[in-house]
Formats: sequence, structure tokens, C-alpha cells
Amino acid sequence: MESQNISRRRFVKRALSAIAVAALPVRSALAQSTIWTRLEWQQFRASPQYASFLDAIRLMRANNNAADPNSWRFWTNIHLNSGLHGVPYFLSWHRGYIHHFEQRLRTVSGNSQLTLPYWDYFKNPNVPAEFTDPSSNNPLYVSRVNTNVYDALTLAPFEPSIVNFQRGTTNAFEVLLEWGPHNPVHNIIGGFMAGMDASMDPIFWLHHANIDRLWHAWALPDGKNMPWYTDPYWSGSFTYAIGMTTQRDRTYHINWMNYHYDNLTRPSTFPPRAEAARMVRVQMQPGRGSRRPAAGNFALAGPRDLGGGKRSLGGARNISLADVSTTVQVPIEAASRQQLQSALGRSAGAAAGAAPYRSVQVAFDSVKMNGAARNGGFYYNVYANLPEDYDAETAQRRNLLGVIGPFEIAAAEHHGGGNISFPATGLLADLAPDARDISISLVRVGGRAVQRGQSVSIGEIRVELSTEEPNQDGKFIPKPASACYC
Ligand SMILES: [Cu+2]
Repeated sequence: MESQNISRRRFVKRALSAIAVAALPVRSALAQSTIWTRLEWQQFRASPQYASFLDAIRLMRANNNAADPNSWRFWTNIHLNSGLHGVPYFLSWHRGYIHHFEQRLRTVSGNSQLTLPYWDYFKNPNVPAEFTDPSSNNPLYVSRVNTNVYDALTLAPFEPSIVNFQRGTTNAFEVLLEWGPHNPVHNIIGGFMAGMDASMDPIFWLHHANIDRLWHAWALPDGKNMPWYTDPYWSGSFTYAIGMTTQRDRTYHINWMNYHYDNLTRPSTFPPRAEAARMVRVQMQPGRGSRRPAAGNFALAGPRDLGGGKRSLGGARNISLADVSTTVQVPIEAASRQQLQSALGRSAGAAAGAAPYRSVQVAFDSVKMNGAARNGGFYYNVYANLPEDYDAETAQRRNLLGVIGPFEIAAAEHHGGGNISFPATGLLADLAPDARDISISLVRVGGRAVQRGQSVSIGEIRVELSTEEPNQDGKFIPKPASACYC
């Protein structure tokens, strides 16, 4: 087993001393603990651990006592009740979560060497065959809508310009990775994966191990602009269950959790689509030109104060989404333009601290799905001010507000109300702060075979000003130059 480690103690010592140390990993037999290597599924299934993995999952799925950590439902309930999505620590929380699960797999299988495999869909977008064999004794099988996630892939988080990490900074990696490929993989696969019970599907764990690997691969070689582990950002802990707690700062680096990945190459190309039958797709082909969806004919909602330091600049009501894409045009009245500019930090008023509004968001109210839509297989990319002709990958970085699909709507329902809100301050400040209208486009991805007709309804889509400060770039303790992230 590879021992490539900087022990925590050594790391701290190095960080505190002013001695410049070459940024090389310490390879030493003196490393305090073993570093376990997580393998890609194709290697993993040929490894001696494969049988233990199947054993553990079979046993856990057969255990119906949800209060027992050895049961499958126990782990789904942790995710259901305390999973962090669309908020800070999305990546950090899941790193701790799957790490605890990996340890449970060892306990249940009795194999202390077992590690969690990952599925690299940038290499092969097909759910591995072992998961799709419906024989009754296959512990990896559950019913799914799609078994190819090509439609969920984007390279946007790995563009060289993406060096920030946390929410509220421009081009934040954590946000981009959640909007793609993380959420789209949930939505496109469908079934359990498209809802809050996602971890009932065994592929969930391989998906999240891959997301975790992509985070580490992105952070290499220097930790990018992640807050240094002594920054208050990392203080506190996650409690997953009784006796199952992880300090946040421990999730800063995978070596501190005693594991590693066999491949830390960042994705740079799309895989072959791999299924000839699915080549019919025309919309949202990554890297290919697309046209902004035509504006729909919606009832307009005028500007109004919303209370609580918020003001609507306007929007549209009663939007019903079928299996097509649409655009909502929000005209910005002359009287509101100055307020918008202030909120985007573009006017003297804002600089002097005189304007009340500091941030902009795009809000979706009362988002609902019909019954069939819940099963997933599709989603919508939500963009602001999409150019008439656009390149999907560029739009992913510049115009993407987020994703709306069964996974996000189920989460919004779970948290009450079905309201979804996307921060838009940085994005609109970059795009067109003086625009006379703001357009919100919903671009449908996937699901041709499954979802015909109306699938999602939205009470109102509006552009909101808020007196809340957006977080800003650079407000964190950076990694000392003498320390290494390796
Ligand atoms: Cu999750």
C-alpha cells in the first residue's frame, strides 16, 4: 500500500516554521498511519476487495432495522436528514459521510482493507454493468431511468480560471461541481438517485467517491484558493450520527483522512457517448453551439417590495415546463435600474454605502413536480442572459445560475415550500449590469424517452434585490507560501 503522506503533525509544524520547504510529498515509512487507495470500478471489480464489497452491501440491504448502522436505510436517513446540498460544505460534508460509510463497509464485511470504489464517468459514462444486472441476488441493482450519464457531464469546473473554492466567491469550484456533474448525474440516472433517498442506490457511493476525487484532483498541486485549514471556515464539525463526528478541518485534505485515489488526473475531454442508440440528442451537446430557447408567453409579475430587505424587480408567473426549453424575459423598469446597478456594486451610491441593496438573486417559488417527473431522467440548466447563439461549455461558466430537476425540487420540498433561489450578483455584474431586461433560460437536458408533457410547474420566477451582502472574494486565510498541499 502506498505511503504517501504528510502527517497532520508534520504538516502543522511545517506551516508554522518559516523555513521554506520544497513542495514535495513526504514519502516515508514513518508515516503515522496507512494511506488506503480507492480504486476506479474497473480495477476494483478485479481486486480481492470486490467480493467483500458485494457481501457488505448484500448484508446491509437485507438488514431492515433503520436504527442499526449496519443497515442500508440507516445511511440513507443520515443523508436525508442532515445532508448538505446547495450550501457551504457540500463537498466537505460528503467527504466525511462517505468516509464513515467506507469504515462501515469494513465492519460489515470483516475486511479491514476494503476501500470505497469510485466510478469515473468521464472515462465511461455508462453505469457499470455489475449495477444494471437485475437478477434478484445482485445487491448492486436498483431500478433506474437511465444508465448513461453523458448528458450530465461538463468540464467547466476544471477550466484554468476556476481557482476559487467556496460559495460567494466568483467562479467557485464547489458551486460549479455541484451544478455539474454532481446534480445532473443524480437527475439523469433517476429512480432513487433523483430524490432525497439517493443513497439507497449503490451507485450513489461510487458517484460521490468520484466527486470527492474530482475535488482533490482540482485542488492539486497547491490547494488553489481554498481557505487554509486554520481559517474559521473550517472550524466546527459534522455530526452524522451518535458517535459519528468529523472535524471540518480534517476534510481539508484526503491524506488527513488516510485515503488516496489511484488516479488524480483532472478530466479534460468528454468520453465517447458509448451508446449508439442515444446519439439522437440535439440539445446541449457539450462543446457544441446551441441557440437560446425562444421566450415563452408568460403572465408578467411587476416589481414589488417583498419585505425582509428584499425587492422583486419583476418576473413571470405560472410557468409550466414540458419536455422543451424556454426563456423568461424580465423587463427592468427604468426606475429599478439604478437599484440594480447599486446591488451589483456598479454605482457610486453602492460604493459610498448609501444604497440599501447589496446582492441579486433569481428566485423560483412553489416549484412542483408531477408524479411521473419524480422518477427523474431529466433536468433543466438555468441560465441568465444567455447569448442568442452560445457554446454550452462557455455558458456553463458564464451564464449558469444552477440546475432544476427532480433532485433539487425534492430537496426544496424536503426543506419546505418548494422555493429555490440562485445567487446571481457576480454573474450579472460580469454579464450585463445595465441591461434593460434580464433573461432567465431553462434548457431541458435528457429525458426524451421518459418525460413527455408537463413535468414541472413554477409559481413565480423573479429577479430579486436583497440588502444582504454577497460574500466576497479573498476573505479567507490563504495557504502560507511555505506550506505544501500534497
Ligand atoms: Cu448528497
